[in-house]
Amino acid sequence: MILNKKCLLTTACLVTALVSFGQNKNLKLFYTQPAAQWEETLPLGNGRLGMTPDGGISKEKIVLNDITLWSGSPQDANNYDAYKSLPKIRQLILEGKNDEAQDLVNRDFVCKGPGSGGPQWGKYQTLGALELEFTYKGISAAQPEVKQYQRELSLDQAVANCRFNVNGVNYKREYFTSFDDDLSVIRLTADQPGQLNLRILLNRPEKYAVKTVGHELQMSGQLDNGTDGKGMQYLTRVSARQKGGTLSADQHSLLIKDATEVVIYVAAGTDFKSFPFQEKTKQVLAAALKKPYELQKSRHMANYGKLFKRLSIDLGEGASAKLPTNIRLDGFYRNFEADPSLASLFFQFGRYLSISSTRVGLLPPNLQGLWAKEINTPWNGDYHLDVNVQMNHWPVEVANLSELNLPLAELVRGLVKPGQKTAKAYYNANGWIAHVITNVWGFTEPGESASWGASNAGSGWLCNNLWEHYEFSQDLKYLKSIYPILKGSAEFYKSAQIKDPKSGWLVTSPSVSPENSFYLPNGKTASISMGPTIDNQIVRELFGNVIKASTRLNIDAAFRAELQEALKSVPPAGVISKDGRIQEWLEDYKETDPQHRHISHLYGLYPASLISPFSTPELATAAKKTLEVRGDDGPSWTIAYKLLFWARLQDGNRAFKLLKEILKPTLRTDINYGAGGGVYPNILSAGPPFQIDGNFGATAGIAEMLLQSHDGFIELLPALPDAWKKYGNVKGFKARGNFTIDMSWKDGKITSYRIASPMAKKVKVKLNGELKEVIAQRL
Ligand code: FUC
Repeated sequence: MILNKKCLLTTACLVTALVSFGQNKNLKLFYTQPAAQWEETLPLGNGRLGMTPDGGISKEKIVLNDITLWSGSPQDANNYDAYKSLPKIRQLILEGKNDEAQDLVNRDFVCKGPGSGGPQWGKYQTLGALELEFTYKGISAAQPEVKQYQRELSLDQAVANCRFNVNGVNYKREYFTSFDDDLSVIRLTADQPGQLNLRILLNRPEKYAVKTVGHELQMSGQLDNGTDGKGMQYLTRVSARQKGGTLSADQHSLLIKDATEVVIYVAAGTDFKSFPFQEKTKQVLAAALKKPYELQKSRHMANYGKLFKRLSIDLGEGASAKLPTNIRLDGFYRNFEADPSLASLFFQFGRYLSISSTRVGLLPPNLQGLWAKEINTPWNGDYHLDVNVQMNHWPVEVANLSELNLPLAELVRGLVKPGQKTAKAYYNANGWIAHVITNVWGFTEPGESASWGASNAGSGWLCNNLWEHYEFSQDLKYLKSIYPILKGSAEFYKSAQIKDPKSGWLVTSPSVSPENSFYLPNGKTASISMGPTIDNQIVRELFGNVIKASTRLNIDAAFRAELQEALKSVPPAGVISKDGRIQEWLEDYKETDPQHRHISHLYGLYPASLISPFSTPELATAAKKTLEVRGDDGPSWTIAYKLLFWARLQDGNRAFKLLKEILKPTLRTDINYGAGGGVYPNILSAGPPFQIDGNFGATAGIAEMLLQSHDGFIELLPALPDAWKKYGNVKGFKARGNFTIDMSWKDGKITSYRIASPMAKKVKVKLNGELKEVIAQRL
């Protein structure tokens, strides 16, 4: 299909009479019970501080978080002799003795020490818990009789609440992590005077001391750094202001008696990057105590709304929208027609989580965003570079939260220096590399086991995220600032590649295809190989992006020429196996787990744009076959990734099927590597356990069903499922080239749309089966 022939140039303004956009209506999670387990609590966050109230009647537990609270410390776990084993490892791989090569990698080519299993490893940990112990006048039972219980989280206000009636008194609690003063706020009210009686406590599973100073409750401690024990320090301060009754303090708690209204303020901080946390928390608390509650709340909502309200989505609303969220989840798989707005709620929840779990100038969301309830957070709650942290950022550009990509760019910037040491130590190579895992302490070495730790893809994959921010924003200043990072990564791959004598291609060696393994002809298994497909795709994409960047910045012509030359020998975006799939490795090995959760060899389909039904139809067909064999289940992030793949393959109904899969309710919390992902009642995604990438991946996937812009043109409704055909409209999506898109559709056809950009410029757009060139309206 040569669509260019169909191109039309429409000079007129594109705005047609837009049908009225459905506002972000009914954007609430809603329940009729307190949370019985943490996975039912409501996540609140202001990009630094998090809290998850459970809405308990007699005892409320509110898990607290600070995104900067990490154990461990910077370490140099490079094996500086590793490069000496490189020729031997490479030789063994070339001889087809990958199992022997793997033994050698395990001996000489992993990090020194226990890596992510050791105490020096940076582990993201909970800050602790705020506990509120209530008594109700005239009620002696520990379980008072409760009527009309409701618990809600409003996504457009970033405020949670619960309400209930005990003994004829109506109680209300309201919670938010303020985007005004940087602290958490909880307001308790009773509709009859003097009915609030409670004790306020703080605790943590370990490394904490609690005391009161006047009417302020404090919890402080120091985490283990893995060397002399003097790791990161933290401090939490709690103050309360009440109307009616009294506030007093004993040694370890605050006591409220006979109040009618109480506002509790929780300030917290750590000494991460020498932040003056003691002084800052004091100031923030003092400022909040002086401010009327309503002012704090309205400023919080206004600041949050600046980001959240950039985009609205309406996919229709059914009768089920009024039901509690857990009941909606129970019904969705079979009766999705009754509840189209669950998908838009889930989409907006992903945006809500992005805004809540990161902020410019701080850290990117980790494996749990910023919500961790324990000391031993699953997988250390760190940053995994073989899909997870990248997936955390996939929705932010298209969903109009572009600046929330910047904390990741800064984390990556911090990996360059340590990554240069690692590149030299292991590959005697130029540039920088990061392998599979990192944390706030800048770890770039391979992981502690060859089977997963030796992937070369981490740093190149991160560069994709950095590049996408430029593609969407067109911010040349930003491009200039990240160019050395991209260039350094390309330098690594360029200098570490070897020539495969069979094909003549330049490939990485040793590496792995993330976490999968294969059978050798001798029946043995191995993970270590040369030139796994993902590495080839990453190198192809990265070299291309560095070439584009240097051209746009008009710098580095010589390096550009080198990359152009090298690209001639980089393997193609995909090789099709005997059975018609995209080959996962350079050799057509049989994988040990055909339904493995990682599907890294489709990196070229998403997030890269090397494979598409438009530009490489044969590879797209092979990608479909790959996905059929992999199946639709797995941990939630896998399901989300498959949703994205099917969206890119423009099969809306199959993508929607994956959306139904990920919205399957579960309460499982065991560590899962196989089938069984879904969402918890609070719609946080379940691997299980809770891992936030599934939320972000699914949010990106829903966007990808409605809008794509990776193939040189903007496509409206590229993968619209039957379930959303009838009607829909969205406002404020973003496309590459810094375009802002609004559109409405009916019966599967676009009825009106608007493409805007900061400057009037030409853009190709495909809609209703037609590709045309139009001029974007000025924003
Ligand atoms: C990767 C995945 C696991 C899990 C972990 C946090 O290693 O293979 O499923 O998501 O990251």
